This record gives sequence, C-alpha cells and structure tokens, in this order.
Amino acid sequence: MNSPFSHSLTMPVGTTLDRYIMQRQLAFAYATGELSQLLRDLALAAKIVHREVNRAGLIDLTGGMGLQNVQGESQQKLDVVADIRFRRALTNGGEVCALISEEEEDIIYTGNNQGKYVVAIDPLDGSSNIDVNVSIGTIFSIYRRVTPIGTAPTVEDFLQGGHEQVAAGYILYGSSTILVYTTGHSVDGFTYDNSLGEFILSHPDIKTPTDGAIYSCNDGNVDTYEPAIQTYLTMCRRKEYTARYIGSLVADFHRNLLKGGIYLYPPTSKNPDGKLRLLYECYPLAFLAERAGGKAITSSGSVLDVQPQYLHQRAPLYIGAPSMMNELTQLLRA
Ligand code: FDP
Repeated sequence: MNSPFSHSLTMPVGTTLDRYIMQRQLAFAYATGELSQLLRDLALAAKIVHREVNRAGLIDLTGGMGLQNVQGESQQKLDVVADIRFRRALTNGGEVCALISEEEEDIIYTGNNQGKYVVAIDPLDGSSNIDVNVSIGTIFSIYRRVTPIGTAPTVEDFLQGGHEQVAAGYILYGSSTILVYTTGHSVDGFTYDNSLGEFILSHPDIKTPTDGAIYSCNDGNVDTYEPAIQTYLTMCRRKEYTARYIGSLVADFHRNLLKGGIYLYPPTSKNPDGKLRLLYECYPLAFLAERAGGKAITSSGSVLDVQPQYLHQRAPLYIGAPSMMNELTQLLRA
C-alpha cells in the first residue's frame, strides 16, 4: 500500500545500538547478556557526558578543579564529571567488579564481586581541548576477570595484556558524537541522534584504508624524537603528506582510521617512556586498529604484545594504516 506520507517522514531511522548489541548477542550460542548490558551501561554514561560536554560553557563546567590527577596533570571539571558518570553507570549496571580510570590512582571497587568484568577507562581524553570547544573523547577496554567470581578483584585482573581484551571502544564528542567499538570481530560506529536519544549504526564494519597520507604528531616535540622517527617525518614531508594534529588522541585516531593515516606519540625529553597510557589508551586503540585492518606498535614491537607491569604505565604509540606503519617499522628496525 502506498503511504500517504512523504518518503522522508517514514524513512527507517536505522539500527539502534541496543538492537545491534542484542542481535550480536543472539549470534553467539553461549552469550549470557552480561557483556551486552555492560556496553549499554557505557552508552548510557556516554549520553550523559555528551549532554554535559555540549552545555559545559553554560553550567560552569569549564576550567580546572585546582587539583592534579595521578599522572600529575591538572584535572578539569569535565574530567571529574565524566569519571563520576562512567563509574556510576558501571557500578549501577552490576556487570563490572572493578575499574581503573585515568583520574584515580587505585583500583575502583564497584562492590559487585559477582561481576565477571573489569574495565580500564580514560573518561575524558584530550583534557587540554575541553575549554576551547575542540573534540574530546572517552576510551575504554573490557576484560573478563581472572580472579574467582565472588572474591574481591585484584590488580591481576587489569594486567592481563592487550590480547585478552574482550571489547574495546571509544566515544568521540566531536562535530557529532560517535561511539565506536569492537568485541573482537567487526569495528562498528554509532552516531548519536540527539532528537531520539539513541546511538544509531552509521559506520558498520569499519576498515581503515591500506594506505594513507595523513601524519599526526606534536611537531613541537620533533627535535627530541629518536632519529628513525625524525627520518620518517622527513619522508612524510617529502611525500607531501598532510599534517593533522588535534591533540585529542581519540579525534586524531578516528580521523586517521576513516581516512588513512598514522598517529605517533614517541618518547620525548619530557616523557621518555611516551605520554600515553598503555591500559586505557594504547591497548584499546591498538585492538580497534588491528580489527579494522591497521597496525599498532610501540618501541618494542606490537602494542598488544606488551606485558603490562603496573596500572598507569605509559608507552610510546605508533598506530595507523598498514602501509604507513610498515614504512615506519622498517626505519625503526634499521
Ligand atoms: P591531554 O593531555 O590533553 O589529555 O592522553 C593525553 C593527551 O591529551 C591525548 O589525548 C593527546 O593526543 C595528547 O595527550 C596530547 O599531548 P601533547 O599536548 O603533548 O601533544
């Protein structure tokens, strides 16, 4: 029957994140729904943080707290708000027994010792961009706990290594808000529709281009990079690649993932071990990059192969399109 309404009024809105998660769960015979619930809890907190980011300038949410986090970086008000929002959603959801956050030195116990999962999270990445309306993000990594269910989780649950991640993702609060995640199969992106209050599947099965022509690093640090990296960057300039650096890891990563590019945060004189945190920045993005056909390395080889030693460990990160990564790897090995 012909609809009496114009096509635009009756067009499908697309697949919501909730429905997608449910469909994926049904595809796995022994899935119990706990990971699905956990992903929904993260999405709920993401919606709230999206709201706060969008009205920050109106509700006294810009500026610093006057405090420093465990990394010795000054905490912004939105850092703290995002930390509380994600922590609360994961605690109330019941699936997570503990989490670690960039904003807290120690393990955060949720009190749900029956929970099967632990989460490592950077609640708001790119803090220096918060007050100037530049894109910022959230990065998360999910593990099945290794300590017995019913007992108190320990640091061992978080130091399993990158290959043990069961899911990883990020939320980019940019010109639109997008949630991208993988459970180890496809990498899928869901754009937030404000009017519906739903994340809608907009970027199914993301594959990064094999080749790329964008390079992203903090040019101000280049003189302190090791010679192989400097040679690589000289090569990028010679080939007239495009330099793009937002200074928010999630935003730089997302652009390069879609368009093809490489992101570099090498050791610098200020951060001799690299600046980015292994557990809640490097591992999750490496997991996503590899599942999307890209590569991620650190000074010693594959990021996912690094055996973590402590919770807030830092690591150099080179991540992006496979052909660009191969060129860089050759120079680092030479
Ligand atoms: P920020 O310090 O603003 O939180 O993870 C930290 C991070 O941002 C990344 O998001 C970003 O890519 C990088 O640091 C920027 O560091 P530089 O200012 O040293 O370039």
